[in-house]
Amino acid sequence: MLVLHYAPGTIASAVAIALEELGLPYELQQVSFAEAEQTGPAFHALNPKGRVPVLVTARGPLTETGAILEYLAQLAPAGGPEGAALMPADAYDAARVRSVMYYLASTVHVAHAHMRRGTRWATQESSFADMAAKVPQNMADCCAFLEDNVIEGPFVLGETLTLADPYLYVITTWLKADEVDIAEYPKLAVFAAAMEERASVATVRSRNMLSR
Ligand SMILES: N[C@@H](CCC(=O)N[C@@H](CS)C(=O)NCC(=O)O)C(=O)O
Repeated sequence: MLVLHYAPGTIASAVAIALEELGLPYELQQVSFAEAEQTGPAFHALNPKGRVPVLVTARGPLTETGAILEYLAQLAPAGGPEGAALMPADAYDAARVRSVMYYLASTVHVAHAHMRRGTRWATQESSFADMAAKVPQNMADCCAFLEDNVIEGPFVLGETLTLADPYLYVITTWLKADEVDIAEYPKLAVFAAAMEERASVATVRSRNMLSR
């Protein structure tokens, strides 16, 4: 049985949405950030990086959201009960999905983390407020890029759901805390609304795994 180690409101919820979409059986294991469980030896045995998500498989733990999502898509190449395969068979479209996921991982998630995780990049107390102050602008720039260049609508690649969608959706749930008004990005707002209509998102939200 797959076991998803997660904390509420984190990018681990993208993995839960994909598991639901694909109809794959899994169990949840909550990691308490309040108790700094992700910094302890038990969790580090699963992920020495001290981050969620971790997906524990029969062959061992997997980390990094994009890699886990691709693994799930390969486990269910024909898609889930609603038929969405989540990773296109076409090489160009598959690369587009990866391109979005890499951007979300390397740029958008990192921009967001500067709000509360400044200790990763600086040591002086005075630096943290300055980094946090820049988050709304950086996240707004990311939203504008996604709006103008990426989202076909309603989903990232158009009518068909892909791995990029749960990944991007969870990030949209962080925008309010990042002081970005999603209403200023009509395609992004339509995208988030379309995701919220999905049973997968409703299920994950009912478990208090999503912000907003
Ligand atoms: N690149 C990693 C980033 C994972 C990550 O930063 N997760 C955050 C939650 S969204 C975390 O576990 N933070 C714990 C900490 O910083 O102590 C991935 O996509 O899996």
